[in-house]
Amino acid sequence: MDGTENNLRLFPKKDARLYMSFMYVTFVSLLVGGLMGLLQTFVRSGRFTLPFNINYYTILTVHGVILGLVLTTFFILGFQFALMGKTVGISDKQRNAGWVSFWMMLVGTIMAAVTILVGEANVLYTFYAPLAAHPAFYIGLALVIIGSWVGAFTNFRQLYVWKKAHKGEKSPLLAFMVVINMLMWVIASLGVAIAVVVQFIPWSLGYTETINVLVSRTLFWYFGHPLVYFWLLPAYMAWYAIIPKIIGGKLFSDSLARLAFILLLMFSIPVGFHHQLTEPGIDPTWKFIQVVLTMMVVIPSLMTAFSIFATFEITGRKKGFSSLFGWFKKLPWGDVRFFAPFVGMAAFIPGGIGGIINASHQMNALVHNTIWITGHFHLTIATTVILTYFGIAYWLVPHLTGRRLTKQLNKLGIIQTIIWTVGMTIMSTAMHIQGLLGGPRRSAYSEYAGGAQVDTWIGYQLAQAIGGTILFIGILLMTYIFIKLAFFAPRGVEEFPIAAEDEDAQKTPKILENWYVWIGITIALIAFAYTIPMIDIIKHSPPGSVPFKWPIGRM
Ligand code: HEM
Ligand SMILES: [Cu+2]
Repeated sequence: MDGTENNLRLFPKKDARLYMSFMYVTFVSLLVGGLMGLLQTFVRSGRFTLPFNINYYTILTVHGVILGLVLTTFFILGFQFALMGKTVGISDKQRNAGWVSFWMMLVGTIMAAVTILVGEANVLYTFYAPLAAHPAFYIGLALVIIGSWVGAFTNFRQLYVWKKAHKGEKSPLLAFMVVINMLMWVIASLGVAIAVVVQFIPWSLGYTETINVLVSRTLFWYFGHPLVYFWLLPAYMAWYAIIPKIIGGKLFSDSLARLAFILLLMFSIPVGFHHQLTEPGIDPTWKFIQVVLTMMVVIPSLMTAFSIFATFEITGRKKGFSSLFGWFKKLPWGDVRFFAPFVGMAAFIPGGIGGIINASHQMNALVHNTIWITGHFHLTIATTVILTYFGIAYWLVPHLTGRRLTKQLNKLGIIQTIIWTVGMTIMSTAMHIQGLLGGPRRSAYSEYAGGAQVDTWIGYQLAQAIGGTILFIGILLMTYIFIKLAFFAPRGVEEFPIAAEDEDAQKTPKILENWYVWIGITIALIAFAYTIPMIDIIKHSPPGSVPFKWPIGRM
């Protein structure tokens, strides 16, 4: 069975409606967040000031929260629900739980967004203490997290029910991957949930006078690094299990894909200190240990790169291209469902190299808190991940709405991808260079009292405004394509492309589905990496801090 029939069968309307709801929030977020990004580059160019006395940190907080936290989480939950629905099915009860998850997250998002927009939460998406926001901001965030847990446990239940009905069978690969990602998410977001509920909410309400700053930041980054893998794994799902189908091939290796995901689960969480390398109060030995654990993620990353290119080559050669690189030319470059994610993969090469630089203690000292970092994550999250999400949306949205990705929309998608690539190359390169020259991130325009070095930045800031403008045009085009696919494209059936295994593939070892083992090792690694330094941090902590509402938090 190669699953083609199932790939072409549309979801029942009531299922599709749930999955689409997540997509609407995603694309509204893209438009709103993107506009803020554009304004940021304008302000930083020095040629533009925000109207109506709007604070730079208000728009920067909107941008970071809406794009980094809201867009991603909604897209991921929607996509993963669709994957689960396709591979293991959804019951009425589970669908209702999906709606509870959606509405909790939406109410939380609206609470946080309104609080930011009225200027009561200029604390950026990392909400570092001792900057203090209005309690509604933190309560909104807590709702988003708890809502996502409802989604996670629904996904766990979906696979569990399927397993019970299919005794002895291995779980569908994509369902397995979704469960890994949600496991990682639940384990990681426990940290930020504790920070928000135990520390920030009582402190912002005035029930506690002070907050332990280092504990709150450590809990944030315990969550913050796996957060980036939470964004990335859905892209990997598409690279491993969807793209092979789009290019007319088969899955490269079911076992390798599962093993890579397990390694990502194990090595994504016990590494948060690599974001705190310049933070005093954390023992350097433990920073070193967490950096070593960070570098372990190179293994599943290279496994992924290897298996993707192997799929490309095998598929090409099966089609009869025998020269060394002939198969490469014959990949379906004109198909946006392939082209957009492919550009994303390519961007991950410089993105990954930059990541190794950031995580290395000595080099981190050079780039820490410079706009280099912003350049780095616009390559990774805002190119690799986002272009893959767009690549998914081109077939997922019409599959959900019962419409077709027409030739013309496909072409617009290709143009969209090229616009994004050009805009991001300009903006991200300029950010990287300006960062090396010492230009700070998270800063409105300033001449810094006429320092000589500051003169070297302005050209790059102008370049960022040019790149940002091109990117925003890309966002407008993407919004247009989304609206077409959701409401106006001709009716029909768009494939839900899931790749099948080769008939003669080796059997997947049972151990790969032994959840006790993998969760056990993950928890052991976290306990190893965090217990002693956490005790250290708490035992030796300086007095806590009262809330700071000025100069930026709330005003
Ligand atoms: C029109 C496209 C975009 C433009 C022009 C843009 C521009 C910018 C700029 C200039 C900054 C840094 C500002 C500063 O540090 O002072 C920034 C920060 C950021 N961007 Fe973007 N961006 C775009 C798209 C995206 C996308 C698609 C994402 C994620 C999906 C994203 C996520 C972020 C995050 C998380 C920050 C960090 C905010 C912070 O430091 O608090 N951006 N963006
Ligand atoms: Cu990290």
